[in-house]
Amino acid sequence: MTMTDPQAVSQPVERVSAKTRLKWLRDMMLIREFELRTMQAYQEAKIGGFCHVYIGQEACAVGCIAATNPDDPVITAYRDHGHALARGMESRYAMAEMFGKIGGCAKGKGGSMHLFDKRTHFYGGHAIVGGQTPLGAGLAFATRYENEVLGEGKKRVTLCFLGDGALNQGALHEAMNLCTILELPCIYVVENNRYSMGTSIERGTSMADDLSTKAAAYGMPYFQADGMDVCAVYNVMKRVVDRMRSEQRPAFVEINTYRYKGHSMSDPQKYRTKDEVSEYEASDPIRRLADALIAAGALNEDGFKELNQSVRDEVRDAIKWAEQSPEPDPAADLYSDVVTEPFGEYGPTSLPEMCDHEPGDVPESP
Ligand SMILES: Cc1ncc(C[n+]2csc(CCOP(=O)(O)OP(=O)(O)O)c2C)c(N)n1
Ligand SMILES: [Mg+2]
Repeated sequence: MTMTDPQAVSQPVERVSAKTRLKWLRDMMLIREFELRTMQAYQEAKIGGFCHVYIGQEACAVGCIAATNPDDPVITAYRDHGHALARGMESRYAMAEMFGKIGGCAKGKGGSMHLFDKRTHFYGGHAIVGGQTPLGAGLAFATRYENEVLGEGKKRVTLCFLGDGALNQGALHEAMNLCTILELPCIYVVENNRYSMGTSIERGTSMADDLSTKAAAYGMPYFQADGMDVCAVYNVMKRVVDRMRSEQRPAFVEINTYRYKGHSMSDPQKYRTKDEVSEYEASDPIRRLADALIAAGALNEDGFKELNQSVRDEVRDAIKWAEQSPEPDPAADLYSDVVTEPFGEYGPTSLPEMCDHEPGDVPESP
């Protein structure tokens, strides 16, 4: 038995105003431009560490997040720039974070894989594959507790994004089990871009051609959306979000998408053909929405160029902000914001002392 909900998936297209769709177009264009400039800055060695761009997948974050309320928690994996921007993080704080600068959203301590913005209820950015999935359950537990026990009077849902590679992590299965048992309003959104690093989903995942089986194992309703079409993503997600908000229980969504660039900044991409990439690029979500808006008379080529210019200007400013932002001062910042609660004798004040040893020395155990 699958828990697919054909009714929810086959509903007629939601009528979304042209103004809203223009906003989605700009949001996707901003992410695309941001990622292109990120790749450039990485090649110029202005960004260090691991870095994974979201080009091709923009419709997923934009369509899903558009279906939430601003205070619904959102959490994701390391390919997180698009989600942070779609959630409303200012591009300059995201860029400066990747530059490792004080002006970044986590004062330069998180980097590309750990963007975080409590203000917009964006809870990261997590580098361990599947690591965010129990945290998603925890966020959903917290919102339910706040509503029902602390009397907040507001039902919220958590969006927990994951890649197809995370489907095989034990943590996800423990988290999904808990969500069902405890009735936690967590929506697991699998961005199925068909690869985890260089391993195709068919090679690494059981029942790859029917992921509804994963949801069925935990009694969750399953939904699917075309991730190359932001309106299709929104239409499915709006119904899922509204329903889970009211029912306060978990759901599982598969979004079929594709990444145009390599897994990370160093990837020879021997596991796929150039034709395969071109095939997906031909159904590009940005061009698709722009064409639909042009056909509807809500946009013309000049308007499209203006949008393009405005996102270029914004990202250029973000780069400038990141370049001009100071480096963190190790003396002042190394131990700040790392441990926030003192926990006794070995709390944060004693940490510098405990760590003050020559490389190779083994510090005395406390
Ligand atoms: C627990 C763990 N194992 C392995 C890795 C190395 N690793 C980083 S990304 C990745 C692939 C994950 O693919 P997927 O979940 O499909 O996400 P995508 O890169 O496609 O967005 C792997 C295996 C890791 N970060 N964490
Ligand atoms: Mg993947």
